[in-house]
Amino acid sequence: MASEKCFAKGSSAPGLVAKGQIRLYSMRFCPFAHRTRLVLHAKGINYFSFCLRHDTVNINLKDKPEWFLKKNPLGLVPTLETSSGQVIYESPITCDYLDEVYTDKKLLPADPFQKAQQKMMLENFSKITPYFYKIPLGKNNGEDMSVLEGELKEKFVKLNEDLVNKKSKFFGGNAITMIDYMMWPWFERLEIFELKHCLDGTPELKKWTEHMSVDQTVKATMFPTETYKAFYKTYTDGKPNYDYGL
Ligand SMILES: N[C@@H](CCC(=O)N[C@@H](CS)C(=O)NCC(=O)O)C(=O)O
Repeated sequence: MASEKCFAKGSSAPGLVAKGQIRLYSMRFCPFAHRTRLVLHAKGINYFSFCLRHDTVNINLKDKPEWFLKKNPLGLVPTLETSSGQVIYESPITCDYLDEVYTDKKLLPADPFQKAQQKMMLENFSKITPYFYKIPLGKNNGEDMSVLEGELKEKFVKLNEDLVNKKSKFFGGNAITMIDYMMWPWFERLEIFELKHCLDGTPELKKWTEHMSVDQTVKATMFPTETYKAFYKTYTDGKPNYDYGL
């Protein structure tokens, strides 16, 4: 496996993507790239597989390599690149792409209505993710975040109701599907964001986090809380150490 250390401005570009493989441009602690890492793992597109493989190139997001900006002018991770040079970005799009191209273990339902339901849930969840940044940032600056925290709890109540109404372990049924992996990265970071108590009034959602945390893919792509804490400290100090722990 190549070094996971990140590539920064001035670095030479990594070699071409090997034929038939796919490359993920990532940042080890990015929750959006975490979505793509979850899907790559769940579908068995891993380093060790003989036929389905991916490699990862980590990017220094404070000091981006020029060659990376040529591939994705937005400079965002996750970004995928195929061996024929096709570039795909925006985390839900990268995940849907992988699910369509690698047809084993489909994560999105085939039924159009169920698929639409997952997209609606994802759209709703995209309005929740900003709370995970705004609240810790405000608290760090000594601001009173109780209103925003109350709003986040309300959002959790709605997610909890959804699970209660569906009477299912996961958001797409009794097995993990795409929507669970799309939401998980932020729940994995709840403790670091000091928001774990927001689950206290939502027992089904809490149970969902427990079911998720024993999934093989979730376990394989997880960082220890201490590592996240140490990384986020460097991040809030304005000097993110993307290679923390390597
Ligand atoms: N909407 C994008 C968001 C991705 C994103 O914001 N990634 C962050 C890292 S966590 C990034 O690349 N930041 C670099 C920048 O903003 O310049 C997605 O879903 O993929």
